[in-house]
Amino acid sequence: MKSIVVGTAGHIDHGKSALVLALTGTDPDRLKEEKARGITIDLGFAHQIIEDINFAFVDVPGHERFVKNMLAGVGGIDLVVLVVAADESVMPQTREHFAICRLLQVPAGLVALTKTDLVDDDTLEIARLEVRDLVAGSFLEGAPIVPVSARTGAGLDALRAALMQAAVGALGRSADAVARLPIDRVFSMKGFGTVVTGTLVSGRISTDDELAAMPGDLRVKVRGVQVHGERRPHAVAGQRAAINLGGVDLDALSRGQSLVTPGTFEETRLADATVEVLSEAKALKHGTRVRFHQGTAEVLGRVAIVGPSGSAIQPGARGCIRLRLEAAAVLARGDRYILRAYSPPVTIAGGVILDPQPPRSAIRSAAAQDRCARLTFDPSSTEPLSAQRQAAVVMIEDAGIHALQRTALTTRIGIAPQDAAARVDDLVADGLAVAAGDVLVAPNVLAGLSNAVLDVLASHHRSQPLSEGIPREELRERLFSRGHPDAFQRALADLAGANRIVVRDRIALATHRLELSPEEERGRVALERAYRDAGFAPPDLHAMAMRAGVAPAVADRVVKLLLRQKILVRVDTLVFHDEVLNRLRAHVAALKTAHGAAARIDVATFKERFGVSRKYAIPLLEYLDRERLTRRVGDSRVIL
Ligand SMILES: Nc1nc2c(ncn2[C@@H]2O[C@H](COP(=O)(O)OP(=O)(O)OP(=O)(O)O)[C@@H](O)[C@H]2O)c(=O)[nH]1
Ligand SMILES: [Mg+2]
Repeated sequence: MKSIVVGTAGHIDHGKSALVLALTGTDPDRLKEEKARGITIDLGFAHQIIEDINFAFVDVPGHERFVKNMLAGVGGIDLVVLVVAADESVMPQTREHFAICRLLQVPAGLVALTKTDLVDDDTLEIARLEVRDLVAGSFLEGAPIVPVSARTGAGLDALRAALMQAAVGALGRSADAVARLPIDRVFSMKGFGTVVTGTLVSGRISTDDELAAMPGDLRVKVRGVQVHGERRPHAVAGQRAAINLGGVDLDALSRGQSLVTPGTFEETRLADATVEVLSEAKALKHGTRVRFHQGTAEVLGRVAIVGPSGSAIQPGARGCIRLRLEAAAVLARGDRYILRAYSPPVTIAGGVILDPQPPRSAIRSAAAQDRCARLTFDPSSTEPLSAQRQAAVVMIEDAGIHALQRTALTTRIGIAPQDAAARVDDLVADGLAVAAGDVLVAPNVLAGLSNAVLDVLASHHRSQPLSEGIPREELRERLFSRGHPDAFQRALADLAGANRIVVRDRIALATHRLELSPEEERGRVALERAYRDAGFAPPDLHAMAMRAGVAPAVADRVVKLLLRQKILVRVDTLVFHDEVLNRLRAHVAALKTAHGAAARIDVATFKERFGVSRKYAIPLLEYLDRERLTRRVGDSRVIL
């Protein structure tokens, strides 16, 4: 069965609650104080099946002091019934509620001219004309204006017919998207525990689901679901639902929080948005403190105007703003919101969230304005793929070398997690992004990085021709210390794949050859031989250079090269030729073969066998220990 959430709107005492009662048989005013004062204070709920559509009514208060509660009610509605009493006609909260519905882009609606039993035909006609004037050029232009009386029942059938008509055309909500239910009531029921209610604006909630209550990121478990007073296995988008929760105290939850699929939203205190300032409001100035209303939440914050000349947005005009909130909110791209003045709290503006986690970059620039324009889309229907794609490109650019986490496609753009991989593939296929591990990088960022790698390697090879390249971490530190390691890895892999660089212990240009000068080449040959000949007792570098007849500076460079090539090996402060160490290893292995488990070696026999002093014997024996060829036991060593 199709489910439609209908909100009332209109000035105090114009007959909203009486109309809901007449249509559904349920009095939405449930509080003692409401009954005593004869006014609605907080949201009221009722439902009624008309033909094959389930209408859930959210009845709002008209009193100007309770607009805050009204705002918590209209967030998820599909359809508004603007209630205007024929005897009073259009009044201040008629205008304010209507403006709120228009700014929130409530998709459809109609007007009920109530209390017709109190007026004559001329008065009714005047009210009708004033209503037409009010809604001209808006989503309600041309919508039915139905005269009714809750007292006599006149016009109620026509109103039901008009509701049916409007409901048929009302937009369906996606049950495939992530679950999101802004909480409007929290209470405890005997035998059940904590229950929350709200309109499920997207996704589905089933018994046994694990959800997060945010802000706060409390994990809760769904014990039971009710839709319109009946127990159900699940509730789907577009339905009002009561959710019985386990694992959470009543005090931990309140109106303004949302139940969401865990991991799909991030709390935020910053958001970029489009804004439209009401023509009857004052100009919206940079720095204005406002009350930000979204879903069922109200958060204080300040407005910053995006753009180079951003000091104010004039009444009736539109622009881009950055909202700086004083407390965390749970926002998604495409969310509609309302701004009210801090004091007195009157509605001044509203708009659409473009980016719920914008970078903390400067906003008073033409570039920032351009960025906002690129993020803007027509929110009157489901966001088109092309707009989501453009948003992804902007956010990948924003991220620069930090790169964009793939999960941001969901948390920042609202792409369903199950669709994210396919969207990434499309972006990559069209050359708009490069996928590297968990992140997405702008192709030009990666190209810049690749060029920088090539430049740095080229200059390194020029200045140190005997170096075999730059160690990977050193290169990353130098070029990309603040960038995402996956992006760096991807740049190296691409360059290596294109045979531009060689990645070993060190990274070098593929064209790099060790070019030794004739003097260095002579030094290399002489030193290598000298180390081989020195066997187990090599002198220090200086003496070795003398012995080989090589100038100290040349010897220094050449020995470094031989060490990197592992032709020479450092053992503590000594340097041995690799072949010498191989001989040592072979000797130890032979001892093992000859003596088996009884094979032992100690410092004295080692000194004697290899004709070396303690100075060499000790480091070499410790070297064997480190190589796990021997193990020290007391003064002797077991051969392993
Ligand atoms: N004569 C007449 N009185 C009506 C009609 N509808 C409502 N009333 C009366 O008008 C008064 C206000 O009606 P409500 O339904 O409480 O008005 P409301 O718009 O819900 O008011 P708030 O919720 O406080 O904004 C009540 O005394 C109703 O009995 C109607 O069609 N005819
Ligand atoms: Mg009421």
